[in-house]
Amino acid sequence: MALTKNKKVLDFVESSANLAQPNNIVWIDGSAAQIKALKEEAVKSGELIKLNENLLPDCYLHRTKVNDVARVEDRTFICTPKKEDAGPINYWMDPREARELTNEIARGSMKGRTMYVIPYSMGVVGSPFAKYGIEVTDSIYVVLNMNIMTRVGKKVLDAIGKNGDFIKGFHAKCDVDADKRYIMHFPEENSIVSVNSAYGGNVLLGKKCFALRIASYLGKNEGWMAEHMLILGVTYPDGEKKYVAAAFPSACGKTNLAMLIPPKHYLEKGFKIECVGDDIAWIRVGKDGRLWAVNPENGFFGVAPGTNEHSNYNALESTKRGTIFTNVALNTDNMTVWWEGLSKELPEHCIDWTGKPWNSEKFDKHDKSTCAAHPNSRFTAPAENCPCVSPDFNSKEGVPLSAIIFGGRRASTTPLVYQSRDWNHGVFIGSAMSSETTAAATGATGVLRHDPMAMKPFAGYHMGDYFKHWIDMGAKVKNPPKIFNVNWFRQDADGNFMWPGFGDNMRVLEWILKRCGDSPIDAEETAIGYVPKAEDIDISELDYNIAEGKPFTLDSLKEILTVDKEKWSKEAEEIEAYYNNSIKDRIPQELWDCLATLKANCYVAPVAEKPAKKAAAKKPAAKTADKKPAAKKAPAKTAAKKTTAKK
Ligand code: GTP
Ligand code: SPV
Ligand code: MN
Repeated sequence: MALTKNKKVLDFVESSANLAQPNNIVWIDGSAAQIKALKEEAVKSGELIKLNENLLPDCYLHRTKVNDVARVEDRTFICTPKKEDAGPINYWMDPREARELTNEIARGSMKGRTMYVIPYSMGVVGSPFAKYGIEVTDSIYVVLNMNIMTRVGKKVLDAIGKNGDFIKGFHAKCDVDADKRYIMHFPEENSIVSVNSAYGGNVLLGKKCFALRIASYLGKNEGWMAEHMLILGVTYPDGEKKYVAAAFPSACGKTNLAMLIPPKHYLEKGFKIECVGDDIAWIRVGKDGRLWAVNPENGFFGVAPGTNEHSNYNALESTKRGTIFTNVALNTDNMTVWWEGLSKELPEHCIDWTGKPWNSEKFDKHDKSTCAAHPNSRFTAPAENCPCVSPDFNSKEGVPLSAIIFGGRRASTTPLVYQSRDWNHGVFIGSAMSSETTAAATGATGVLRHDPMAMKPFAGYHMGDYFKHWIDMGAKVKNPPKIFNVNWFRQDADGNFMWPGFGDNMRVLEWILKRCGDSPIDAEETAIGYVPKAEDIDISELDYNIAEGKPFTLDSLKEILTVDKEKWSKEAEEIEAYYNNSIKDRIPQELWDCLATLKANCYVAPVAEKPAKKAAAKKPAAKTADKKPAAKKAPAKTAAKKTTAKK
């Protein structure tokens, strides 16, 4: 029975049913009894496997089809009437064509099945920042995941009310045919359509589709931001709290940073990290002239491989009850789960993510085809399970940001941490981000590609306009967060990570926050921005051994803080090519100016001119801008303008 009198909701449900022709329609009211019944039904049909009730109470395993294990970027479309509004790096389809195509695919696809109607909220129901959605789906897996990842049920319909608006989401599994898989976004119609997938980001429509692609479009028009960012709180020994948001591309460390456990001596001093969010931040201008962030989600859809009690104790704890695992391995000795990196010992009897017995003797960690769990296998865990979930998790106003951090997987070039000279330069750093691709999306992994603000797959409009929106947001706030870039993934010649990462990232966070106070700690001004003086990053009690027992010393730190001008000169050329060839137009002048400054700062004099250039090279960062060649599109006049810090 319909749970609302809202005509728009009823019309959407009716038209979806007319298209997909399900046998019956079930409204998800969010009650424990209904969710329990759905789990039982899914276990009966084999869609879920019940795990050991004593060891993993109320936990289930789900396996997807082997052709359906990650987001599909090349089948994800932004359907704006004008192609140029989707921009050059989004896949675009004409909205009418997209509707016709997906209607054709979805027509009659739920015959003999049930269509579930999920009313859900992104954000705390009733909060001024919350936005509501209705997802219809023929997948119980989707219902149960949405019930963890968002706030679901009758209370959402009550909040939408009789006339309220919502985002329409239509999902049909169809035949899970990869050749007919489409994830369509209609930003101007507040609508999403997803067909022929039953995996994560493709089908949990509240997550990437709504809370990033549609929301980024709404944010541009309404003056706020939807970002692919974790949010964490640092509590100091004296009780003071500061908040940070960080954008890293998919599978580049957001969940891990959001829940990190500081090194022992930090804990002993009284430092604490609390998690507000691990994937998405909605950011607004607060009355106090600062930026405030909320996490619109209610759970974690986290990467399983690599998660263990040392690397991410809090994430692992979060998965101990009420969790759905997707594409991990099943340990048949005790009906628990396993994945690469969970433990050193391999399980004796285990079924791999495809449902076949796993041969541990053939296991080679460098060969993904021998893995028991899929590299993009995931857990869907309620945020309330997390031992370090922030008391501000359900705050209606969110938390004020002291810092914004960008970062990616970079084997070389990018130092452990550096700070932008000001907001606009920070936007430039975000716009210029590159990172090696991961298993979170289909396609090759380990390929370096541009991923501005970790939003390449998620910005719902033109990337150039998105950069401009960032610039505009900075101009709106009196006290914008300081902007930083980190790289946990520098590698030595043998391919070993040069920084221990994980909990030890606390050491970098501490420095970052020391740069944000009223009397910031000193830093070195370099060609790319401010880099820490090595002595200012606490490396005490760091027993990390790089390869062959080489201890981590001040020199090791200095090495990963190095800014190599030659490499950065190439990087600048690379950024310029990206701007010119990929984003093409609509790049704000402020970013061209920053590029010109970077090029100028990294200019290495030809040998013959050595004596003349030597003095200039010594000059700090921005000041040298007017003496060196400007970036291609930046008029010399503006390129020469000195970047000044926002007061
Ligand atoms: P999405 O959920 O896809 O958005 O990913 P995410 O950004 O939340 O990434 P996550 O924290 O799940 O980490 C992804 C992978 O990176 C895991 O295999 C981690 O073990 C690894 N990782 C995370 N942090 C670090 C780090 O500091 N150093 C190293 N070397 N690896 C890390
Ligand atoms: C990501 O890929 O960034 C994820 C997983 O967080 S998914 O929800 O599949 O997009
Ligand atoms: Mn993500």
